[in-house]
Amino acid sequence: MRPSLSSYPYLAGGKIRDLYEIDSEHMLLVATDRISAYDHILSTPIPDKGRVLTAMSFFFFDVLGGTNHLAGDPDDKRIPEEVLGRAMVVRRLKMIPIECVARGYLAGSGLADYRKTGKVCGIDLPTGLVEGSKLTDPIFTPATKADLGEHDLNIDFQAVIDQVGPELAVKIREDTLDIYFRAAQYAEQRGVLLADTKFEFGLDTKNNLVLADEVLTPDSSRYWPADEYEVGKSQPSFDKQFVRDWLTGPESGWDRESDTPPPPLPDDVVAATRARYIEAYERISGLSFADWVR
Ligand code: Q0Z
Repeated sequence: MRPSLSSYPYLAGGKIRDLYEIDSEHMLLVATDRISAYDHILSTPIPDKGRVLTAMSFFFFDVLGGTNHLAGDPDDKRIPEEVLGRAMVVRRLKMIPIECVARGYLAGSGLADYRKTGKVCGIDLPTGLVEGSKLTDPIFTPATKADLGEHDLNIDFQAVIDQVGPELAVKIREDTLDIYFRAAQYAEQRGVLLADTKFEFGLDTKNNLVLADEVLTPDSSRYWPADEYEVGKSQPSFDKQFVRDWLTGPESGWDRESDTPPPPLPDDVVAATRARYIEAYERISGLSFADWVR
């Protein structure tokens, strides 16, 4: 499963997304239906996942306003028919090599770092926090992109300053927290908690700071169903919980600690997961996925 479009030169592949060159100033960012769990790319795709995540990015770019990398509509004529609905035409930027993470709740690597040190990315947190604790104020927890197969490495704010200078460092922190705050408010009104999310920024030719990549998708964010939120325990994932439960349950026959790849997902888990992605989009956006392009 590698480059798949014949129309444009292939630039890069994430595990889940692919990047193509349209021309010197524009790129095509394509979301696939691939899904990851427990650091594996599963062999079974989730139908429509790429389209749902693309719809969510377009939705949030629209409601957030501000400067972003979009350079065309969802049905832009430069999008090949085979990826229509799951591709974005974007401006080619000079990317800032920092994963800009905002956290409103303690989970994932933030929780792990807090348990070890009482801090996350150099930020001292109050004692007594537990898994899922809501933070009094959302925090900016930057990370550097790790090599393929590695986890991103959390860094402190000084390391961001060292990378990009104090002016830009302060600006990306402000923008990250501002966008998180607005998106989290938005989602919460609709019964979904945005525990954390990751943004990537770039600079355009005039050195404007531009919000790039996918935004506020379930792949770049931790979304939790608000009605199941219980502090002090692991929260169910809005999108991936059926997959995780099946993979770690007796049915799959898979040992997460082994080096073996996970087995293919059964049809009912695929269908339930597809429905969760669509539900996430519809709940958060208030739009119908049936109205998304194509
Ligand atoms: C995004 C990535 C993907 C693999 C580079 N507007 C932009 N300008 C320049 N570069 C990027 C963007 Cl979004 C850019 N990535 C992440 C996305 C596949 C890697 F779909 N890398």
